[in-house]
Amino acid sequence: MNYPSRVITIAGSAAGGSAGIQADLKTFQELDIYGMSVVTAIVGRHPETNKNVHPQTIEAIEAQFATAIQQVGTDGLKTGMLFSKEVIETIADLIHDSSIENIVVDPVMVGKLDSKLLEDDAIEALKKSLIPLATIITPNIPEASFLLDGRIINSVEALKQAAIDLSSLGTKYVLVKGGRLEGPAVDVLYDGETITTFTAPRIDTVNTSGAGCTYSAAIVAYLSKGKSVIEAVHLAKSFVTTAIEHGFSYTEKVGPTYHAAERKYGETYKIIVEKDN
Ligand code: PXL
Repeated sequence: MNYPSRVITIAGSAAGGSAGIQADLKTFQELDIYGMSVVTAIVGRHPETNKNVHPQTIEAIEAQFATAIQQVGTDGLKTGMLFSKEVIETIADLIHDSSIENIVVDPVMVGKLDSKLLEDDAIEALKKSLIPLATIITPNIPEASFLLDGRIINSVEALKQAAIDLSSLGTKYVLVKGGRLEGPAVDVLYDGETITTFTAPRIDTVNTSGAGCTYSAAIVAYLSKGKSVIEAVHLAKSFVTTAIEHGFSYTEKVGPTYHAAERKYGETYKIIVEKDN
């Protein structure tokens, strides 16, 4: 029998179901990946205390990782919300001691509803311990800007320069996502030598909660199925663009993307892929 590829996500639980662990596992299921998880923190706002982030202990994090890796093993790993320096260093050690390939680091920092998902003193640990172990990192503009000491990134040219400069942190590939710019949604991939841009039309919607998690989950899914990084980014961008197009509002706030959209509507978005010379 041909077993599905296995992927583990190390991320926060997003109670609303659009982002974090929930988005990752839904995406894995859509792409026929056997999904596993390590929950680093539980995100959910208490109506009275207003407390929103409920971190898990290092012991609980190590226990989840050990269980998944010993019972199943994995073909790929992605990280999302890690929250603290201690968690980042723990995860880096676990990866370092393993032989896991296909590592996607989504440097999650702030949620769309402004929840703080990474402590300030954790950014240096991300740069020093975890990013050098990554196959690919997938920052959006605010995250790229934080990783580059507050640099302003406001054009496609600036996205390209950010991708080039971030690659010096030691990751093999950098994907800087330009969704926050105006005009078409342009993402820039740098492999240490060449820039490739991926362009999708802008979709006029507020229902993009968890889009970044979904995108990076689809990238690790395709890498774990044996696709090259360029192919994985191309297919994942198509997957997330379709999910954004069919996103929906359960309330007036930023709604979720629709993880099942590509399967349900049989659509794949046409993405323009161009290499810079
Ligand atoms: O979308 C970023 C994100 C990632 N992970 C968790 C989240 C969010 C946004 O709220 O809650 C757990």
